[in-house]
Amino acid sequence: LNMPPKLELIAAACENMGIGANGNLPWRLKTEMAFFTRMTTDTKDRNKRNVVLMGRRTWECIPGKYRPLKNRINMVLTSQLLNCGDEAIVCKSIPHALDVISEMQNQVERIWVIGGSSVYKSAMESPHFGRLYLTRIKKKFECDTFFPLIPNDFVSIEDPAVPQGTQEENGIEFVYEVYERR
Ligand code: FOL
Repeated sequence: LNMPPKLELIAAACENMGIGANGNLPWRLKTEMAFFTRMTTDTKDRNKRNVVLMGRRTWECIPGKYRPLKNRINMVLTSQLLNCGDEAIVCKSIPHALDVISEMQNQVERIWVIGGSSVYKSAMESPHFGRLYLTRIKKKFECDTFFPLIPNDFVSIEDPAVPQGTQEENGIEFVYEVYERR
């Protein structure tokens, strides 16, 4: 066994910090979703994979044809008995998920926390927090789930893997931001 990598969060939120509506994403932004897929899938080491760690409702919001998220190790957090078959590894908490990952000796490159609200909040409060990749969508959408408050010791940083400046798709502007704890 070995030390698990730090938790990296990835999310897209609109002006009112909404991330979801009626069990779905409130928008359809093809290039933004392609950014999610690239960031969560790509590894430096061809022999390693990334984990996508998510809550049960986020697992259910992924369309059947994309689930489990391909070329990534899917892990689902739930306190209930949930059977994802061989599609995902079920864990009861972030510490439990980190224990399971440490036993996959050196097979995991990055751990991507992909939501929802309560999982993002726990991950930002965790001593294992590493980074937040947050896409800010410059428009208001009606939402019923929201990204948690970003702690005031988070600072914006640059990552060469992340496009800089304002992006635009279907007349909707958005910016990719990256944060670390100061
Ligand atoms: N982070 C960012 N930046 N954008 C998001 O849309 C996002 N979404 C979630 C978590 N973090 C995010 C959770 N919701 C899929 C669907 C919903 C979802 C996450 C992923 C999904 O089906 N992804 C496929 C590609 C689908 C497509 O191309 O339309 C995948 O393989 O990644």
